[in-house]
Amino acid sequence: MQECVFCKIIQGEIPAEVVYEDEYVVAFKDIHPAAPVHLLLVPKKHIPTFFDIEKEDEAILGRLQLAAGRVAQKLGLEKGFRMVGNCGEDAGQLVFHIHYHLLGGRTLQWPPG
Ligand code: IU
Repeated sequence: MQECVFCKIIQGEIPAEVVYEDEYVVAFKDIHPAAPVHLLLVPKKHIPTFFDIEKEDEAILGRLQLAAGRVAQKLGLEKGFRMVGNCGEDAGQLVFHIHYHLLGGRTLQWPPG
């Protein structure tokens, strides 16, 4: 999926500040941080939206959740963090390669806008 910016980051064709990587998942810093810690957790497999997830992707999504806790601990977010996944137009999804925003390092408001 050559036009996808996150695929290009995963393949190292576009630079990003990668803080975690394993067989299934990459986590890198968001270029427009909305909190002191703002990462994007991205599966290496190109899946455009949460609507496109298939049964065979279960393991990948499990690894994303596992990575979230590990990365958050590594970054000292013991007081907590938030994971946000935007899906589609109403949620303001801009990049059509599924990802979770991992936000932390300050008190977060609820509900989000
Ligand atoms: P969204 O969930 O699709 O709305 O958010 C996409 C995010 O990807 C957004 O916060 C951007 O700042 C971020 N991002 C990035 O970190 N690096 C990039 O090259 C591009 C977008 I394009």
